[in-house]
Amino acid sequence: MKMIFRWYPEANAIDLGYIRQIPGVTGIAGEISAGVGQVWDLEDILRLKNQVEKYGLVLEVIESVKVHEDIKLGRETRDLYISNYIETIKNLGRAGIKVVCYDFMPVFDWMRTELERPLPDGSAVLAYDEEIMRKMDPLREDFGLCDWETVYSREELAILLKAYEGVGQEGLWRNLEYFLKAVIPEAKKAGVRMAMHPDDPCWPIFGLPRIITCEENIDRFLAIVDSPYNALTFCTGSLGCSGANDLPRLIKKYASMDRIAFGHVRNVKRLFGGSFEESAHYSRAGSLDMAEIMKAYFESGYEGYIRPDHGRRIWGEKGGAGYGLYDRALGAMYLSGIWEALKKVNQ
Ligand code: DNO
Repeated sequence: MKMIFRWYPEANAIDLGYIRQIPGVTGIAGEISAGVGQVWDLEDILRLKNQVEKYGLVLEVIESVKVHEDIKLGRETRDLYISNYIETIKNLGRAGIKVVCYDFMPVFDWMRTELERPLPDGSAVLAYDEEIMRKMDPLREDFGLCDWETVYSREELAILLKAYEGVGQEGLWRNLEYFLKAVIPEAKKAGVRMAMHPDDPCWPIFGLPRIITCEENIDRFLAIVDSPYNALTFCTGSLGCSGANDLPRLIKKYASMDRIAFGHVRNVKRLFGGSFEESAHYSRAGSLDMAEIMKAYFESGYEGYIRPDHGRRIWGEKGGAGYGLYDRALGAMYLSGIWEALKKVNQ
């Protein structure tokens, strides 16, 4: 298992030198802020790689290369965006990147209804309330969560939401198939494993289809192109929003098939009726048994990448929702601690 840490290259980015100080963390999952659908230049990728390597860290995982909506919608322009996507993957392969995390969620990536819910201990977490969600309308003036409104104008959003009405779940599957059949053979040639991130939360939102949600659908996804290059970013927090997903069993199943290229490991606390809040990584803080999750990786002989996921806001830290330094560093240490214990007792 290789422990890595997600890092955003923005101006107020977390100091890479601090990340290096987290014991056990050997690399980062990085990205380049190119527009969605654009080809990533090899020089830009190499610049990022050099920047990371100066701190004794490695850059072998990219999170993420976003898929243009025209591809998910199956619009005529998709071929252009797919060919740009393939160029990006080729450039990433040339730079020694081994894994690309991406997702196929229409319009919105992870979705929450609150970005800073205070917990009794004074920390704050991302939270999702099903009641609030049902009343939320992305086209209303006061919809302003998660930065998504800065990605699209309200007009663009209206057009996109309308366009998805004609696509539905099966249409999205067809468009995913078209994308995978074009991209995976090229990714294989480039030596890059494509690692699909599940939908977060793992059910449809705002009437938009979502398909990477459960075992049956993950099986269907993996069967579209049966290759280790068509793999998963197994995210316990996303799939764990639903108690129906038996995470340790699924990790064992997919890791033993060599279809997990990247693990996002975090806890989540399921609340009543589909609501949930994020929690510390610590098992007792949420609904997931983190020791069982790490054990599933361990027993499968997993040698891929793992990173801690969203952290709480603690110790007065400011910065990107879920992606501060402190709580994610605690998460990395906790997971590494479990791993060390597993190694010891299995010697
Ligand atoms: C959330 C992340 C996701 C992930 C994308 C991949 O915190 O795990 O945003 O990076 O879905 O495209």
